[in-house]
Amino acid sequence: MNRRDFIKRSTFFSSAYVIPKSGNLGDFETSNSDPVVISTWDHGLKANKAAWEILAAGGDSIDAVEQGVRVVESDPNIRTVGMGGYPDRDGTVTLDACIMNYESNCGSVAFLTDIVNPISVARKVMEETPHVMLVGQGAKKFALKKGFKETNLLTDLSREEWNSWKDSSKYESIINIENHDTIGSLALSGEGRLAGACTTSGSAYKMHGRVGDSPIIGAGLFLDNNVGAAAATGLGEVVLKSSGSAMVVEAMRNGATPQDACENVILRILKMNKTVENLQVGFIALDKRGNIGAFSIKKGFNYALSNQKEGHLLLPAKYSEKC
Ligand code: SD4
Repeated sequence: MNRRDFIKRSTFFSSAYVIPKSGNLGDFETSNSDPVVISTWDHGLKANKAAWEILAAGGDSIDAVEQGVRVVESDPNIRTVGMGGYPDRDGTVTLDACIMNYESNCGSVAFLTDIVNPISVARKVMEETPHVMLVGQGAKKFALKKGFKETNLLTDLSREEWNSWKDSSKYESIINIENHDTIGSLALSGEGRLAGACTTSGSAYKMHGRVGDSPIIGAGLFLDNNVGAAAATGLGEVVLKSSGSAMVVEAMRNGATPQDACENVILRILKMNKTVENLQVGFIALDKRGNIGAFSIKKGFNYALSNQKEGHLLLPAKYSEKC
């Protein structure tokens, strides 16, 4: 390599590779904090109550988010997550989930069938395999091997509704703002460890095989313990195209508050999409000091907050006035 090439290459690397301002790579800063957990939608309250029991007893945030969202996954009356979730257009309930801890370890499952608690399978992928993500039959085989029970997730109500949908749908997959309510949950433990979990049955009557943003690290969920955490809900295709949760965390890294970070990314999504008529996306964010934020495109998104001072609250998120 001649001198000119060397200078060109080193200039490229010095501008393209930016070491994060806070902390070195692989150096996960923690400091004592007041524990806090936030989770998306009404069902976030149920999740938070279970998560809070763990956090208040001095437990770890990864256990808190896992146990919290499991409550929602296991409830057949919650139609957008786990057991009793809306099926795809072929009548199969397929689940997506991921989990991430303060050391940036993560696990994920997608297009998983017949298992009630995909979040716990995702955690096992994180802790007991060399991989981050397992999908479909492979994920199910792994879950069964780890002792998860095979369970029919299609309730009678879901089957009846799917049957009437088939009569009118012309087999068209519709995605609208009403038929998907993922649970994303972010927690900070008293030891200053962030964790996040995200789990969903995806959009109702989606194409068989469709996977959304929720099991994708960086889209449905992302965290960096030196900065903060974020989770997404809403139309997964749009969140995927914008690497939504990673962008919220990067905005916080660059100095935005969790609220401003959520707003920045929603505004970017609005710029990327000509019409927002049928489009809902929302983010929640939590920084490493316990500050929170939430923002969505359309009115109606809410989230649950639990901490020592305020107990358990259900709060409406701010939303963009552009629609
Ligand atoms: C998906 N993002 O599969 C999920 C659905 C969802 O609130 O978030 N609903 O596209």
